Amino acid sequence: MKLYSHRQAPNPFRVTLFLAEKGVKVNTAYVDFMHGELKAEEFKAINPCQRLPVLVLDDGTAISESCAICRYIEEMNLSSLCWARRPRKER
Ligand SMILES: N[C@@H](CCC(=O)N[C@@H](CS)C(=O)NCC(=O)O)C(=O)O
Repeated sequence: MKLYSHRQAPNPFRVTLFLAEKGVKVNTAYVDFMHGELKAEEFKAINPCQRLPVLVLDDGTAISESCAICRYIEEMNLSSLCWARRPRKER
């Protein structure tokens, strides 16, 4: 797995915080969008939407929404739960 991220941007930071809470370590590549790296053909092949973060799985699947990435990490690491497993029961 490889996470494409940015050190200050809020959506990548959401994933960084979530990974820290889960205690999951992921190989991370920092992309400098202030200097056009999101528009590079190499990055557009990973995420045509040219946004961060992106999590690329070992099979090449790219997940490009921060909440979807967090959801995936949660589902792959159920030993420490950050989210409830089922909606709150009606009162
Ligand atoms: N809904 C997306 C939003 C992603 C997004 O807008 N990321 C920003 C950084 S916080 C970005 O890549 N901006 C680059 C740009 O606008 O050129 C998510 O939650 O991941």
